[in-house]
Amino acid sequence: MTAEQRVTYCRICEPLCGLIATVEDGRLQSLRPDKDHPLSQGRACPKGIAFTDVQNDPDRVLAPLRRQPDGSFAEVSWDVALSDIANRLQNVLDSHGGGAVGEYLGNPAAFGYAASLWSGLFMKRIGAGHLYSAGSQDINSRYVASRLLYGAATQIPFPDLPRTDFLFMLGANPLVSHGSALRVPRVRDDLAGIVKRGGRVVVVDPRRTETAAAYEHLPVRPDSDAWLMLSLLHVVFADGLEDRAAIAAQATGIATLRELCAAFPPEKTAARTGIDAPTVRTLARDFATARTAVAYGRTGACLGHHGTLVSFLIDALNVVTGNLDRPGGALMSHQVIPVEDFGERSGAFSYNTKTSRIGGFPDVFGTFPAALIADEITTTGTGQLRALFVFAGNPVLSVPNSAALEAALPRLDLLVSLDLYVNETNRYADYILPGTTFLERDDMPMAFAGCCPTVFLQAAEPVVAPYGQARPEWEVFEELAARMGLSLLATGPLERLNPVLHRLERLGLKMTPQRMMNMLLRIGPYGDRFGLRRGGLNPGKLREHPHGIVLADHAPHGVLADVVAHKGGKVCLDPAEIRTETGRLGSAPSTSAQFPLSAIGIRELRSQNSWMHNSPTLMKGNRRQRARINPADAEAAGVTDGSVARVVSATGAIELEVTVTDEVGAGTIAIPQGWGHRGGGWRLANANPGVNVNELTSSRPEDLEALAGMSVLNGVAVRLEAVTPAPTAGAGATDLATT
Ligand SMILES: Nc1nc2c(c(=O)[nH]1)N[C@H]1C(S)=C(S)[C@@H](COP(=O)(O)OP(=O)(O)OC[C@H]3O[C@@H](n4cnc5c(=O)[nH]c(N)nc54)[C@H](O)[C@@H]3O)O[C@H]1N2
Ligand SMILES: Nc1nc2c(c(=O)[nH]1)N[C@H]1C(S)=C(S)[C@@H](COP(=O)(O)OP(=O)(O)OC[C@H]3O[C@@H](n4cnc5c(=O)[nH]c(N)nc54)[C@H](O)[C@@H]3O)O[C@H]1N2
Ligand code: SF4
Ligand SMILES: [Mo]
Repeated sequence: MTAEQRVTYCRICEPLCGLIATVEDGRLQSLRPDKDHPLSQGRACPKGIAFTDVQNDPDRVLAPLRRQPDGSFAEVSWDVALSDIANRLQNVLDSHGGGAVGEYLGNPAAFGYAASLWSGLFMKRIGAGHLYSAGSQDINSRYVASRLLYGAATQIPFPDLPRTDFLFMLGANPLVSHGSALRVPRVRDDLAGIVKRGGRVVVVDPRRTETAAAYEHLPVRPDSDAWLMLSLLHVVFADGLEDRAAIAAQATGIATLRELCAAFPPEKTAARTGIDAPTVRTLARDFATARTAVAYGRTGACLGHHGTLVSFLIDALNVVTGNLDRPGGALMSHQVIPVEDFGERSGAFSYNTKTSRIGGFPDVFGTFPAALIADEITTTGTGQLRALFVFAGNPVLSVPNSAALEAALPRLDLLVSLDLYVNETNRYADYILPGTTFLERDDMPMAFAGCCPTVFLQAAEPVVAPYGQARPEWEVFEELAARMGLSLLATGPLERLNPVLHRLERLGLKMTPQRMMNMLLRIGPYGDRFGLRRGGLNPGKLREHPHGIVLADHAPHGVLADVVAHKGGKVCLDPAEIRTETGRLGSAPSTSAQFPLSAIGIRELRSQNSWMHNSPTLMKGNRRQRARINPADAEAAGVTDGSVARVVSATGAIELEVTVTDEVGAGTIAIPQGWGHRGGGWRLANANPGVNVNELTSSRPEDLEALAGMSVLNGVAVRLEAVTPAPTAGAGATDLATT
């Protein structure tokens, strides 16, 4: 059979770059960048191309696996697996109610609409009391900031890169991450374009990252961005540089914000941030007087002790300088398929509508901090977590205090995982159900697709049928519901649609995730309204344009009043939560004499969180997980370049090789996350295990960020110790040394 070329797009990370798949006899031969993709234009990164290794991985789980009494896994039929899971889940529900059941949604879940929707409906239907996601280790603080500012949590403003004159970037490394909460497949060109036009890119980061090295780097102490942002705002107000007209038109609460900032002149925050006052003053003036400017933050801004406050202040700076909802500033996210709109209106994107059993944290979209999972499993009483679904996640590596989570998982009555691999988490599962790769399912983008300077939509058909017995994950939830005699439609956000849905069902049109998305597409702002709007989008039109359709060259601006849900359509600059949180900013550093250094993470070009270390292509070249440490700190600890050192926190300790470099300032240690493989089914990953940085991070409720329950993964107080003599057997470092 001759090879066929199929158009698709990558769903590993947020740019969603166009790809062309070569398929022969139902098997993927290779992937290459799609030259005809309007946004990525022939660009893709090493991970996207290497996805062929994942698709064809001999270590992939391709049949349902059931745990045996000796802890090993044996293949079982789907029918046996689903019936037993349904039974056991029903038992838990009968004895303990929905409050004992939960789900953890991992990051890849956000890249497929069908299963996110259907698992959500399923959990809602059974009244699951324990919903968690990768969001509490990633972006929930950003959502909560948006909820406070705009009354709409999913409204995430993003920088208008093609038109801005000044990009002020906090805690993001897009030359490696390729952009997050920002969809720009050619981000390298977009950043270069700013400078070429005579503009500036300023990168605030404790590490001289790839992005920082290419532009103006402002080194900052970890976890001090709140102080920096308050000082920048302080100077804008003190110098009378605020845009009064914009503020009056767009916002309420300016007096309170001004008052909050008054206490933070740059002279007072310099010791905390490590940035001297004149630099802050100049920066504030340059930003405020630039023709257009935009502040943008990502995980480095979200994962400290004050992540929600930092995200809030980033947007506040945009508002106060007249750069929100303006070309060249921050644009409000837009939707082609109005999933978020629908969710906002139905209340699905809730905040603080209930509190966690442990720690009393507010919910974010119905989810609680994943850091609490271990305690929720081990703490007895009503609502104790007994049955957990893990969908496309590896929380043992990604959630703080892994040792506690790993110890707690075997105590569950039922642990079910939907995944591509046996990983560090689901090795404790009762069942591992083989999920589909993104090449095996149809998709339309949701989450973050609207954070794109261009209005664009591409839908993808499956390019290969699921390998082996892999099944689209949404069908698992549909099947479980059927076996438990439940209707998924009678619930939650869909309730209002019930009459329509039931009528359709009587006509033999069963509601599927795809039908639902198509319906939303057609009634959405660019839809054909089922024929009422000529030239509008419908599924047929998307199929005619497999590379995607540019719907507008520039994302809309001047839409604030329409998208802000607060009364009067104005941005709220003085929420009580933010006043309280600012009051919590002590002036003492989060480090101590015992733990004098501050640890931050590193995201690597050829990793994707924890799950692409089994790709031979990406693992080429004797890759090593190495911490970066400043020469002064290395000397003080007696640690030399290339040696193995021990990093100790109040929670745990790891041993790994260090690179001594001035890439990080004194007092900062940077450690790549996503490593620490052991005992899962991914053989190459296990052979190059590295160590798990989340052995160091804390899951204690008092150590989580207060407003969103975010895990604090940056600015972790640690100390460095030399390891002498050679590392002892059994430690991760020994494994590293043999790779
Ligand atoms: N210390 C520290 N920890 C961190 C971070 C940090 O900066 N520092 N970053 C955090 C961030 S930003 C994130 S997003 C989280 C990620 O946290 P997680 O989502 O828990 O972890 P991943 O490593 O992304 O694992 C994803 C799992 O999904 C599986 N998978 C991949 N594609 C599919 C699919 O299509 N279907 C199914 N069913 N499964 C699939 C993979 O095999 C893998 O097992 O980690 C967080 N953890
Ligand atoms: N190659 C690759 N790409 C990825 C991923 C991957 O694992 N590998 N993961 C994907 C995922 S899940 C996500 S969420 C995105 C994230 O996308 P980004 O947030 O752009 O990625 P990071 O590299 O984590 O950038 C965070 C930066 O914050 C800095 N930082 C740490 N602490 C602080 C601090 O206290 N203050 C400030 N100002 N900066 C700080 C770090 O040094 C780092 O450079 O990337 C995605 N893309
Ligand atoms: S940047 Fe992300 S979306 Fe683009 S090819 Fe790489 S992994 Fe895929
Ligand atoms: Mo993430």
